[in-house]
Order: sequence, then C-alpha cells, then structure tokens
Amino acid sequence: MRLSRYFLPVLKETPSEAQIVSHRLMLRAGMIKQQAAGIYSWLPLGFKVLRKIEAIVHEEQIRAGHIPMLMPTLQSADLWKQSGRYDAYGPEMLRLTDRHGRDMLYGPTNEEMITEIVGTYVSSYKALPLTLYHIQWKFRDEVRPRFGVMRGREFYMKDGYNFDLTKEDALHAYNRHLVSYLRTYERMGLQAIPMRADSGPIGGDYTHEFLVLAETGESEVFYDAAITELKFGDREIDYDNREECQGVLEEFTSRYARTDETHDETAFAEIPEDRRRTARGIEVGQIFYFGTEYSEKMGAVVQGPDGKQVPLHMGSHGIGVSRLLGAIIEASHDDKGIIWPEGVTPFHCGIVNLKQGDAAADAACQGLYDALTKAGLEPLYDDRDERAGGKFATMDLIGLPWRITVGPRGLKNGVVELTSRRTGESQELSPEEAVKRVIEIYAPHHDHLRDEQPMAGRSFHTWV
Ligand code: P5A
Repeated sequence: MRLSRYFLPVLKETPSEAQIVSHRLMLRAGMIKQQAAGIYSWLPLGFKVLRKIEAIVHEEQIRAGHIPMLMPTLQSADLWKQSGRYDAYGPEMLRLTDRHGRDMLYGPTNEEMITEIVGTYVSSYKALPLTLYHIQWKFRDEVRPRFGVMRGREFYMKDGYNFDLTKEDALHAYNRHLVSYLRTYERMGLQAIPMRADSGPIGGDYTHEFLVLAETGESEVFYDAAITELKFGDREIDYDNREECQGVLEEFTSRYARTDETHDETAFAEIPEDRRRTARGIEVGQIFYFGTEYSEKMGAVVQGPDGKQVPLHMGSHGIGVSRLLGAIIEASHDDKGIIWPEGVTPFHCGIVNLKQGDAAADAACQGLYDALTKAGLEPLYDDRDERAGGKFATMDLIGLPWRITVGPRGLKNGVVELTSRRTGESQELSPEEAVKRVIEIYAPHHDHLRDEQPMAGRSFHTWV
C-alpha cells in the first residue's frame, strides 16, 4: 500500500476523551472512530489488525478440530425465554420489537441458539464430540462502556460451544480449549495467564479467565510470579490426546493465579513472599464447562450407546477479538506510539523515502516495495512529499515493527537502513539484504515464507 493512496486519518492532538493509552493510540493512529458510546467504526488500519487477529483465532480453532460457522446477530426472544435468561440478563440485553410485534434481541452470546441448532439436527451420540464456533458481533448494553474497544457495547467475540456425551468428554473439550487459547494468544505476542475465575451468569463449576497483565486492566488479580515463566512455545500438540491436553492444563494451572472473585488469602500466603504478586489484568478470554443445564432446557438430547435419551454435556468458550487490539497495545507501546508484534501487524514493513522525487530514491523504494510484495508481504510505502521527521513520526505512531529508510546519501554507498521499532536499532544493508532479512523475520509467522503448505487443507481462508 502507498500511503498517499491509503486512508489513514492520524490525529496530531491527543484526544481528551481517552483515558488509557491503547484508546488514545487507536484514535491517534486512525484505527477507530467512535459512532456512539461503546460503538465504533473500524477504519482501514484498525480493520486490518482486527482481521489479522481474527485469522489467528480461526487458524488455532481449526487446528484444535473446532468447526467454524456463523450465527446471526439478532435473535428471537423465545429462545431466551426457554432458557430462562430473557429476564435474568437484565438491562445489559438490547431488546427490540420487529414490525410484527415479535420480541427480538441483539445477541450478547449464543448458548441458547447453538443448543437449539444442535438439538434440531443431532439425535445420536455418534455425531459427537462436536465443537462449533463463530466469530460474530455481540451487543451488551454495558453500564459504563469505556476504554475504547476494551469495554465496548458492540464488540467482536469468538464464541465456541462443545457438545459431548459425558462429563469426561466435555472436560477434554475444556482442556483442549485451554491449550488452543494459550497458543492463540502467544501467536499474537501476548502472555495471557489462565486464572481460576467465577462462572457468573453463564453458570457451571469449571471456568478459567485468560488475563493479560496491564496496569490499566479492569480486573484485580493475584498470582505466583513463577507462572509468568511458562511459555507454550512452538510445541506440537495432538488435540485428540487427552493426557497431553490435560498435562498442558496442569502445567499452566499448577501455580496460584486467580481473579479477585476466587481469591483465597490463605492459599496465597503459602506462596514464597518474593513471588507473590497483586496486579491488574485485562480479560481477553474465558472458558466454561457447565454440564447439561442448557441442553436440558433447549432440548439437546441424543440417543446414547445404550439406546437411552441423554442431555448433552456442554461448555462455552470466548475470546474478546476486538478487545484484543486494546490489550495488545496496552502490552506493547512506548511514548511514540504502538509497537505491533509481528504476528498481528497491519503491514509488515514501512518504507520511508527521505527524498520523494529523487530518481534514485524513488526507484529504490519501488524496488523494495515490489520485492517485498512479490515475497507475499505487505509493505506500507510512505511516498508522500513530506519532511522526514513527519514520516518517522507517523511510522512510529502506527507501530509497524520494521522500517526501511531510503535516502540518496545511503544509496550512493549502496545501502538502505533497516530499523526495529521495538529496539530502535538500525542496520545498514543493501536493498536485497534488507528484503531478505525482512522475509526471515516474518518466516515463523507465515507458512508461505517457509515454502510450506498452509496446514494442509485445514487453513481458514483469510483475505486480509
Ligand atoms: C463464552 C463464549 C461468554 O460470553 N459465552 C460464549 C461465554 N463469556 S464472556 O467472558 O462473557 O465473554 C468472552 C470474552 O469477550 C470479551 N468481552 C468484551 N469485549 C469487549 N467489550 C465488552 N463489553 C466485552 N464483554 C466481554 C472478553 O474478552 C471476554 O473474556
């Protein structure tokens, strides 16, 4: 993309309504625009990151064997009357009436609808295990929408639902989700710690929240610092292997880590004092196992191996896809702007032309642009006729992790400069070497840069 042809309405002023850094930076970098309290338009740059995050979520869900689908945003109130949550949900539910006077609502979550779907089509245990998910807009009429996309009213969520014959099978689904979530967040450059949580209105005995530590987080958390040493890394997991998934769950939940709702002072006091931490965190996901409550109410009953009719064991699992943009920025920025992790960056590399109109500089920039594009990467070429300082400030603000700077002086010596946004370190390289280096940097994030088939036949079609 050439910046002169893009739509990137960056703001010079710091917007006064934004209280936390991620909200400020998203507004300043021209990623979002507020349309009403807690409701945003996703401008091109923000939309691009949203799609990258969504693509990672899809890939990791599909890797774990979960099946994508799409349910509507509007739901019939009848479903919720059946589960008993129509009244229980209270003023957070946005209720509407259609022209025929039918009660409708904008879905805050989809337990009822998916259970009704599965109840309609699945009649035998032979169709199990089954985990369906979608990524869809939700609406919760929050009392205090704030912090931009972090606590919106309209927000984008991945929500998945498992259907199993037995509690044991459903707990394997729970473990599988925990493992796939660890992998998902790490690919986005985030450490999200699973913490024992309270199940709230969803109900059930088993639940973990995933928290990203950040001073601006809305949740108070208590944990053993040893947990932050754990890394999922690039281990290959066989998601069908129960012991393996259980093992990862045990490893990542072996240390004390709880939200304030489940905090236990006595257990906390047993952690050596130098490892005891009280901090704040951003909840980027939550998983639940809640048994047969919904399946009994919504009629998701199947014939078991012994011919008897049994209600299905269920769980639900959510990732705050739009909230993740805020969480990533809270975890990765400096006083100049955002620093995107390579896994989610909207463009892979900025190209800054120090002297637009200089024949050699223009040609070198175009050459870099073409070479990176041909390799399957997306550069953002600042081809505007602006002074260098302004171009650097924009690149720093929007946070591309790598920048190639091209100027007539360097070109005389056959070099351009490759700069890391994170460390600020620069290297002088020939244009060819710079391209090679950028490809190497992104190779771990893109199958095609490693000459490999993308997850043979299982990759979600991405169009970012
Ligand atoms: C699990 C999936 C559920 O709704 N039902 C289906 C379960 N869980 S949850 O914890 O309530 O939400 C899942 C994740 O969605 C994000 N989230 C939000 N993001 C932005 N603005 C909001 N107002 C908001 N509310 C929830 C969180 O990341 C949460 O973990």
